[in-house]
Order: sequence, then C-alpha cells, then structure tokens
Amino acid sequence: MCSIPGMENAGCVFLFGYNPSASHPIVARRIVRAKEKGAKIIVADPRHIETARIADLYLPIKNGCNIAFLNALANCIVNDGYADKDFIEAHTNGYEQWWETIKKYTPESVQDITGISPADMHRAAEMYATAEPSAIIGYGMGVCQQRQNLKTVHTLAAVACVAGQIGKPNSGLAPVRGQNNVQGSCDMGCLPNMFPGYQKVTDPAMREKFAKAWGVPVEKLSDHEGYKLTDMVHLANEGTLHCFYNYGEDPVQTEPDSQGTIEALKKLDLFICEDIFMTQTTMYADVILPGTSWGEHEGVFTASDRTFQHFNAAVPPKGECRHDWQIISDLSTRMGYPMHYDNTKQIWDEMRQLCPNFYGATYEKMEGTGHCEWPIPTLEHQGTADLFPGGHFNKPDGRAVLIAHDWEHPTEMPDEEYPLVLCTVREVGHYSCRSMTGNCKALSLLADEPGYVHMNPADARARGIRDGEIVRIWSRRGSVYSRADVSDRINKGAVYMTYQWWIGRCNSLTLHAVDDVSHTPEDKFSACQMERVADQQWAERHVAQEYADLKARLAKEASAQDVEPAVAFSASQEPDRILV
Ligand SMILES: Nc1nc2c(c(=O)[nH]1)N[C@H]1C(S)=C(S)[C@@H](COP(=O)(O)OP(=O)(O)OC[C@H]3O[C@@H](n4cnc5c(=O)[nH]c(N)nc54)[C@H](O)[C@@H]3O)O[C@H]1N2
Ligand SMILES: Nc1nc2c(c(=O)[nH]1)N[C@H]1C(S)=C(S)[C@@H](COP(=O)(O)OP(=O)(O)OC[C@H]3O[C@@H](n4cnc5c(=O)[nH]c(N)nc54)[C@H](O)[C@@H]3O)O[C@H]1N2
Ligand SMILES: [Mo]
Repeated sequence: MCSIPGMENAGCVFLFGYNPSASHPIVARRIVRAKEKGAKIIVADPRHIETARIADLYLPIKNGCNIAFLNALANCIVNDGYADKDFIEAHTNGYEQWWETIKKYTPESVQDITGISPADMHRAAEMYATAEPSAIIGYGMGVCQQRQNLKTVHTLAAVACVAGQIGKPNSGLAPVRGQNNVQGSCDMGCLPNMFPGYQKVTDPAMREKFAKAWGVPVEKLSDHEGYKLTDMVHLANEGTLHCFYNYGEDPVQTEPDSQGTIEALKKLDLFICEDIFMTQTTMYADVILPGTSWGEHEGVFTASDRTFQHFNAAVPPKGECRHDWQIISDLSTRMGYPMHYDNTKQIWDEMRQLCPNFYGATYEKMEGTGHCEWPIPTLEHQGTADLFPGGHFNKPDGRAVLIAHDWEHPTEMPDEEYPLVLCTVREVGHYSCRSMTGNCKALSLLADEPGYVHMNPADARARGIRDGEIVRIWSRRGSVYSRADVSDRINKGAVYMTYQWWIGRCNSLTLHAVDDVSHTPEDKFSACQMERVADQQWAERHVAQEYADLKARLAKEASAQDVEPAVAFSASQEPDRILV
C-alpha cells in the first residue's frame, strides 16, 4: 500500500469500509492533516463514522452493496469523461472486457442496492477522479469481511487505474492491516502458501533455496499449500485434522459461529495454545505454552505501509514465560530438527539473506527511531515509499489487468424471522479478543461487559428498547445479551456489535461463510433479531454473574495448568497436519 505519512499530501482521501478513528487513530490523524491541507474527504460507509463528520461527501451506502456501488462509480468515471485514457492505454490490459461489465451499472440501475442517489454518485466520481495531485482509497474490513471480498479488491484496483489515481506518489490503494504486525507475519511467511518474502512454496526453485539454507533435503519442504485458519472447523469435524497448534489467536472469541468452533476444538486429539493470557480458547487446550508480551520481548514489526521498525523490551519476562521464538526453536529441536539462535538479530539476518526484497533492512538501519519500507533490495537502498512508480506494475509486461465482476448479494439475507443485518465492527477502547485490554481498569470504565449493540432509534422504538437497556439478540446460530446503544448515526435495519465482548459475544451469532479464495469469513453480514429483556434488574444481575463466573473459570484453569517451559511433543505427529 501507499505510505501512511504520505496520506497527508493526497488531494483526496476516499474511505471505503474503513473506520480509522476507532481502528487506527494515528492514521485518522493523518487524514485530519490531509483535510487541513485542502484534501477532499469522501466516506462510503453504512454508518455515519467519525470521519464522515469531516467529509466533503458522505455516502450512506447499504450494507453488502460494495461491488454494485463501485461498478456504478466506475461507470460514472467513464461516462462523465473523467477516465485517464493515457494511463489506461499505456499501463493497463483488458479495458474492453472490463467495460462490458461496467457499462451495465448505471447509478440508476443499482440505486435500490446501493442506496445512493445518481447525483451523489456523479459527485463522488468527479471528486475522486479529478483530485490533484493524487487520490488514495483507504479500505478495511468493510471490504475484506464480505463474501465478495477479493472481487471487491479487483474492482477497487480497476477504479484507481481507470481514474489514473495510482502509480504516482501518494496515490493508489491503502489496504489497512489489522494489528501492529499483521503485515509482518505475512512478510515472514505466516501464510499457508508462502515462505518468508512472498516466495511461493509451490515454486521448486524456492523450495531448493530454503532447503539448502536450512540444511534439509528438498523433499522435507512441503510442495503444496497449507490450510487456512477458517478451514480448521470442517477439517476437525471430518477427522482430517488431529492436532492444532494455535499461536496468538483466540478462535472461540474471534472466529464466526463460536459454538461450531468449540465443537471442532473438542474433536482434536491434541490442541496446543501459545498465548500471553488465558482466553476462552485456552480453556480447551491440552497444553498451554506461555509466551512473553510485546513489553517483554524485542523484535521487528511491519506497519501496513511495509515499514519495518525495530522495538525493544521494556521489562524482563516473568515466571515461566518465554519468547515465542525460543518456544518455536525448542519445539523444533525436540521434533528432530535442531534449531538454535542466540538472539532475534540472527533470525532476522538469516531471513534477509533469503528474501531479496528485504535484504537491505538491517538492524543498523532500524536503530533508535530508524525505519525502512520494503522493497529494500540492497544495503545502500533507503526503502520504497510508493509502489508501482511510473505506473509500472508487478506483472511480466508491467501492465495492470482490469478485472470487473458482477455484484452478488451476501450469503444470509434478512427475512421475516431475522429481519436485521448484523454487522460486526471495532470500537476504540478495546482490542480484538480483549485478552489484552479486558483487565485494564481504565478501559473497563470506558466500556464493559456485556458490551453494546448499536442501533437506529427507529429499530429501537419498534421494539420498545431504550438506550442503555439490556437486550437479547439471536440468530440461527445462538443467542446473547448485550446493552442497547441507540444512535441516529446507525442506519435503519442494521445493528452493529463489536467482537470484543465475552458475554455479548457477537460470534455466537455470526454465520460461518467464507469467500472462495481467501477463506475470510463474512463477518460484516448475517441476519438476526432482537428484543428488550422484560426484567431489566434480572438481566443486569445475570450478565454480571455470567462475567464473574467466566473469569473465575479462567483463573481456575490457569492455576490448574501444569505449565512447563517447553512441551514434550510426540515426534510421530505429522508436521503437515499442524496448523500454526
Ligand atoms: N481499538 C481497536 N482498534 C483496532 C482493532 C480493535 O479490535 N480495537 N482491531 C484491529 C484489526 S484486527 C483490524 S483488521 C482493523 C480493522 O479496522 P476497520 O477496517 O476500520 O474495521 P471495522 O470497524 O470492522 O470495519 C470498517 C467499516 O466497515 C463498515 N462496513 C460495514 N459493512 C460495510 C459494507 O457493506 N460496505 C462498506 N464499504 N463498508 C461497510 C463498518 O460500518 C465500519 O465502519 O482494526 C484494528 N484496530
Ligand atoms: N465477528 C467478528 N469477528 C472477527 C472480526 C470482526 O470484525 N468481526 N475481525 C477479525 C479480525 S480482522 C481479526 S485480525 C481477528 C483477531 O482475532 P485474534 O487474533 O484471535 O485476537 P487478538 O486479540 O488480536 O490476539 C489473539 C491472542 O494473541 C495473544 N497475544 C498477544 N501478544 C502475543 C505474543 O506476543 N505472543 C503470543 N504467543 N500471543 C500473543 C493475545 O493474548 C490474544 O489471546 O478477529 C477476527 N474476528
Ligand atoms: Mo484484523
């Protein structure tokens, strides 16, 4: 993606399914600065998010309409004369075929699906395509957690190409990454199809290179792609998966359809968790390996914009906790491949030698507040802020391929029994599965269990629900209690829950449906219903008791665990059955 600091210099920032003021406040600050410097801000989101307050154009799109909306936007860019013909001619392939699909999507033809008036669609096309010197599209989970997610990314890339808003400084797409080091874990090969540095496991030359470096016969390195996290449930259910090594993840809280996840975990022969806290998932573990937290170890993070940054430990580890890299090395040694490193620099230097795009990112360059963005192929190189300079793309002929798709509706549409769209999102005060923020007193004062369900006043009124009351929400998967947060910033017909809450656990309700290629769950769209709990006093006592019981169970499990520094692991386990 483009450089985050560079966002300040764009002439237009278009947020599409991304809510940075809650999710990435530092990025949100850059957007405020861009606005102060004169940039136009466009927000397309079903909710009136914070950034909508400073937007020059806010588009309250309907949930689940992404491709219909973007195709109509592309249609306006072309028909209103804003297409960058020179860029299309010189840097892209497939325009004619792309237009065959796009030409059908006039803004009028999809207004029922998008909820956006043709006039606003034309304004958006003009504002984005004519922005000087550049425009950036920031997209997030509003795109990725949909059934048509990859197809939406193709569509977004084509929009940027056709408008000529890519291939120059501070332009193109900004696909924000979630955690501080999601980008880093992908860079380092924590993907089922890649070695570190995005080198494919199916490429014999890559296997040869890594086998040589690691001193193993090439047959020892798997030549096929591994499984994805969301495959775990059906693989365990059908008996293909016997052992699951779960490392820094709380699937009971964060994977869709929690009950389905729990049933699958119970079927495993061996379930190992490596975490820094007890979670609802560790309760099902046969073995728990205690890792150190970000304040206790040092290493390198990669930010969303490919920036490597070295960070230092603030305090020494406590008790039996060990660094993740030490646990992995010991486990490997006990499983028959001796692995030894004295420190993270040795690991980093080995990785640099094997990954051409990272070679120049030395610890020296990252000293103090130093940082660098990959690709950084040589020691002299200072890093790359903007990808695709001069419109040169990473295809054999250097040209981008324009791809269009037809819109399809989400998997589970609302009906009479489940009339509301359940959309699950983030809030500023708590983090993901909440293992890290849940025990912080100051943050609990900001928001606490059972969490919140955000709804439009009309949907609340229709059910006699008042702001702050406890409500019951249910879907085809389950039923939970949560607290009503009534606001006209929420669109009618949809309710929003954040996936942080343990008692108001939205994943007890979400549908386990994934897109075909990435297998990412459709967390942004399921059908649900809700009602006011008649006896509010009972409801308050009930949720408080449920939370107290759950915390007591976690504490009991933690003290009952006979935690060893490293696990004795049966060497007969077949490594390709282990998901990390
Ligand atoms: N405080 C805090 N910060 C976090 C996290 C956290 O848990 N807490 N989690 C981190 C992680 S893991 C991630 S991945 C990032 C994600 O950060 P974001 O991408 O900002 O995540 P969300 O809030 O889930 O979704 C973004 C927006 O998509 C909108 N949306 C819903 N449906 C649609 C749709 O059909 N179309 C469009 N265009 N938009 C739609 C939602 O209303 C929401 O405002 O945040 C990270 N930052
Ligand atoms: N319904 C719904 N569900 C969602 C989402 C949504 O929008 N809606 N968002 C999805 C997204 S985008 C994401 S990224 C996931 C996030 O889901 P998870 O990855 O499951 O949640 P996290 O809280 O990010 O972290 C997982 C665990 O890592 C542990 N941990 C932290 N630091 C370390 C460390 O240094 N070492 C080790 N070993 N463990 C550590 C934490 O204690 C925590 O238990 O949730 C997904 N689930
Ligand atoms: Mo994420």
